[in-house]
Amino acid sequence: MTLSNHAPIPELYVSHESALKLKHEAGALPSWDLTPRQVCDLELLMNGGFFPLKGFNTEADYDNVVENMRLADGTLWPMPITLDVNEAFADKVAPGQDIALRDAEGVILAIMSVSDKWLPNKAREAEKVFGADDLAHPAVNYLHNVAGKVYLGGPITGIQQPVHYDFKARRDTPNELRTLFRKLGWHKVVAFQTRNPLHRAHQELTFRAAKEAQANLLIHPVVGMTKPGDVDHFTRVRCYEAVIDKYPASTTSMSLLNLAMRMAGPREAVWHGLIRRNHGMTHFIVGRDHAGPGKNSAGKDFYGPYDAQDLFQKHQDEIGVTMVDFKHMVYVQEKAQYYPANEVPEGTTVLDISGTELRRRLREGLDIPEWFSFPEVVTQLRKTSPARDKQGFTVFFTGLSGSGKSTIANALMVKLMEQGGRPVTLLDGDVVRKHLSSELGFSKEHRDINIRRIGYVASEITKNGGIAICAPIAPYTATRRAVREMIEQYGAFMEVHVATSVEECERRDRKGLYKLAREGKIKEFTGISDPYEAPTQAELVIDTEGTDVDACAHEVILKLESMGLIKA
Ligand code: PPS
Repeated sequence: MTLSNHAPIPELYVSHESALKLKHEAGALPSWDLTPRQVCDLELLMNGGFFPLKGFNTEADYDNVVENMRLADGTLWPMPITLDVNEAFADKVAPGQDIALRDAEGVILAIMSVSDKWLPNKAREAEKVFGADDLAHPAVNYLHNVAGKVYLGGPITGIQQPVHYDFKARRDTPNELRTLFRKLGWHKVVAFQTRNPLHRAHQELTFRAAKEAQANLLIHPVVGMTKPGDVDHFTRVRCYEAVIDKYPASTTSMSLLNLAMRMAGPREAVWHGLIRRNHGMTHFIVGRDHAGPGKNSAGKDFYGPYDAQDLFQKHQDEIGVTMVDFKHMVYVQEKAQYYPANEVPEGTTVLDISGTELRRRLREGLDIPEWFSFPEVVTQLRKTSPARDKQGFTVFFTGLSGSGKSTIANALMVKLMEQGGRPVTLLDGDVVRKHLSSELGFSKEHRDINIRRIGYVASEITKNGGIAICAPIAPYTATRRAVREMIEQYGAFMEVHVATSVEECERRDRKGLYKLAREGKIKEFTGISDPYEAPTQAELVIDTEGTDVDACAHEVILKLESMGLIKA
């Protein structure tokens, strides 16, 4: 597809007058409250960022995208853009019907004319799009554990853009960027995609890329959704703003992209290229392990470090953007300068700080050298990541009823209160069921709601610098993982499996519940007539058989110390 980087790109919005009228009419339509990811997708659909898509994928488009990275008409498109909904909503909608799409506040952003409704084969989608049906991949986890069961497809009529209150002046639609490039006379623009703060290696890489392509440079960071555990976008944008003036203003600009990343490595790189083409860019930097999701459940990388470059190269002409490929940049001590890893002069000393090492240094309040980053960036990072013993955290006990969770949790609370410094809140299973979840029973659905409520409260406590101790049964792995992800955005999460066997819990039967469960007087009783999925990757496993409560609580304290969360 040949598009000048100055010509306007088609958008899906209707005129202002029609939008007002449509909005009024749409009030009566069945309406779907978009998830945060869907809001990001919709914004890029409507503003042309996902051109040539005209709406959420139909089944035919989806099938071909999954299998062959192409829409049904053969156009290159590597990523399914689907509207996933729950079964209850899907039952209310039939192909041929219009639905209103609303944001979290209930504002109608668009109307979708539903043409397709189907049950996707998610295992196939995971294998083909992400390379493996492995829950260690964040997008595969999302697919199975967050996304709804049913997909709806069909064209979109855009009514209004999602509203952003943050960094408004830094957000640009594809056409706004195209206009800017036209105004500035920028015919060649190289984009740098990032979900991380900019350090010196990135600056060096982007300088070199612009020079190599003889192009202007657009720092184009993603502020939609990135990998769980990434530095939040507020902090990152403050970091970018702190260093943007280190670039020559006449050749470099910065704009924020509200994309929900999938971390799909090679396919994602191709997708990013198409999105950048739509935003008026002519060149795109693809570095090492582009949009990599980290390790799989066997501890191996999902993709090879340069797979993304290979796939991009293969489709470069169709993407319509030239790749500027880069090797990993490292610092050479003797030369006091950065080099691509494959051009390091022989006999010199290479210095590098990985993302994990950087996080460790921030966590432990250790030095971050100037050769690695800019003091302004480090200052911003330290503000949002104080040393670990100053941050909030959550200790999440899980185990069978009567395993000893509450007793140990209580002892732990008292010990932490004795130490002082941070407020401590105990969210015990029984207490939560009284104050937060009194209307809930013990079906899988209700247990999930219960645990998510606990997770939400714990994440707020953690965000605000407190200590949350949770002690529910929490029998399901996927729900515990969702809670972990909620909390790890703000601080540490320590899962403690109180691994008392069901035989021992039943022998103790402190509340007399096991007897009633055996007699069938309590239904769906965990361990007896309902499942308990034991954690496989808990930070700590406690064996209560033969160890007293004080010693168990002390084990947790020792673990917290070893994680740097409390001072010895
Ligand atoms: S869950 O699965 O995490 O939502 O359960 P939780 O909120 O921790 O609640 C567990 C407490 O409820 C009592 N109880 C039951 N537990 C398990 N299964 C069934 N069917 C059930 N019915 C009532 C029981 O006292 C649990 O408390 P603990 O402290 O775990 O013994």
